[in-house]
Amino acid sequence: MNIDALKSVANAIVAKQKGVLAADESSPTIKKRFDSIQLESTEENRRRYREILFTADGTERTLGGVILFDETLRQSTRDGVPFPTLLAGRGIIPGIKVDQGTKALALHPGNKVTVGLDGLAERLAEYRQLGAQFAKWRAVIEIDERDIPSPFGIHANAHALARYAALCQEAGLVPIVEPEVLMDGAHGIERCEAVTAQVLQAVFAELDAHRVLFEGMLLKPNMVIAGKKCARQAGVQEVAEATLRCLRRYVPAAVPGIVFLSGGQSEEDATDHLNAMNAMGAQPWQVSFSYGRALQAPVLAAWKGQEGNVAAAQQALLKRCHLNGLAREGKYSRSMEAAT
Ligand code: 5MM
Repeated sequence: MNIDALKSVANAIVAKQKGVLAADESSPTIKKRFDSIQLESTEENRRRYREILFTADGTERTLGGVILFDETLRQSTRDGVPFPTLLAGRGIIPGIKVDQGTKALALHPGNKVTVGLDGLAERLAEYRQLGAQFAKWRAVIEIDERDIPSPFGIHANAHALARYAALCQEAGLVPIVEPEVLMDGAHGIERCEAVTAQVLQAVFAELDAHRVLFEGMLLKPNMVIAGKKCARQAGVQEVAEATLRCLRRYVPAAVPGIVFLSGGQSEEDATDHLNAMNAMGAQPWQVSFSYGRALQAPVLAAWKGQEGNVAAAQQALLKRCHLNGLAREGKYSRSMEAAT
């Protein structure tokens, strides 16, 4: 394991003002996104869309990395430049989603476990050859009124995340460890904080047991936030304080960066929450973003699958990247939404 190389990639992804664009939608997810703009999810349309994302001028100022899906890692621009080569040439580190989605956890109703460990070592070696320098694995934890998640459901996901992270480091790829506590449901922010705490505690215990080097990984957690159907939605400052309190208790200071997922928040909320956390002063780790929907929703809405809308779509991405870059330093305010 080349420790210096892992540290250097992890730190570069969360360098000043920088974060990650999560563009690793699997085939069913990208189909859902394209359905929203009445566009068929063909291989060529997916390629066209990713080319729009990856060639948007100026985004290299705030994107340290982009997460790709297997198909995308093997695709190229219209002019034949492989996407990983294009991104690396722009100073944006290419990464790859390596989990293979979730399955119901046997004998634990309501709990899911992420699969994809079989053959992972071989896939990582190939992804590295194709240009990936980091990898991502997402565990999905649902909160329900009943006893969900169960302690074993949390343990099973933490164990799989740690096995994946160890394999990544052995293969020379920086693992982005993503335990996502979903914001679906009617639970309050307090329940989200309690479950997120249990999950992070379990994840770092397993990472440690698997000898994962904390300095050579990144964490991609949910923010601590009320469920979408909860009657009381917490304010921006409350979310920022609860999230940092929870992370400071359970995430070792040796981890170089936290790159939050957006999880279904509006793009403005995701930026505002990130900003509020950074405005609270220096933390043990960089506090950054790895947003999918909160970066891409306005891009899809502007593009609508039409060639004539490409410039507007790229402008929409640049705007979100720019505002999140400011939020990385606590310099964003909602009034900038209209101004930019
Ligand atoms: C971009 O979507 C990623 C892949 O999701 P599927 O496996 O469901 O296709 C996803 O892991 C994403 O990286 C995270 O959920 C963060 O995205 P959001 O939209 O929550 O910021």
